[in-house]
Amino acid sequence: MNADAPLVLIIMGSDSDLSVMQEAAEILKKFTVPYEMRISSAHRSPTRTSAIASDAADRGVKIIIAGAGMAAHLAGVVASKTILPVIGVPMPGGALNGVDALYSTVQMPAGIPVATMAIGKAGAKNAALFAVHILALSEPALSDALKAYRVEMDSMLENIDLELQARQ
Ligand code: RP5
Repeated sequence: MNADAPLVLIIMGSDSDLSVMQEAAEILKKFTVPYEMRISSAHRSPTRTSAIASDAADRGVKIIIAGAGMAAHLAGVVASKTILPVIGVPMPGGALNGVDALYSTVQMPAGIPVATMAIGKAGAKNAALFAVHILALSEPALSDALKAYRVEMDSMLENIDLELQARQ
């Protein structure tokens, strides 16, 4: 997978974010979208973070997913260094359990947008799906795959419903 040039860059502020952000990677794997994962913090490694964001477009990356917790400035800082679309994922945990990261990520001042997803694993999954939706604008095979994914979700839920009815 990672042998191909990455179309999506997943960046996170700490290795403590990895178990959540792995959900995004799994979705990209499912849709066979090449990606790479990096750990770099807006606060602890600002110079490296800035370089990763600045170089991404030249390396062929189309979309960046940034996950961070607590005073989560990563998505905003990354967005300030690139014109690629940036999708932010607030991490759960900390004293405020992700609400701090949600506000830090979503409340961007006008001019530098970050598309913010839900806190935690649902947000990480949706960030990757959103990236696939963007790529599907110019890739019909991905568009078909997204339609098939929705049919798959519908069938799964229908089967669960049928099992529930059979137990009543
Ligand atoms: C943020 O601080 C990271 O994204 C992480 O969610 C949070 C805590 O980091 P660790 O102290 O666990 O490394 O920068």
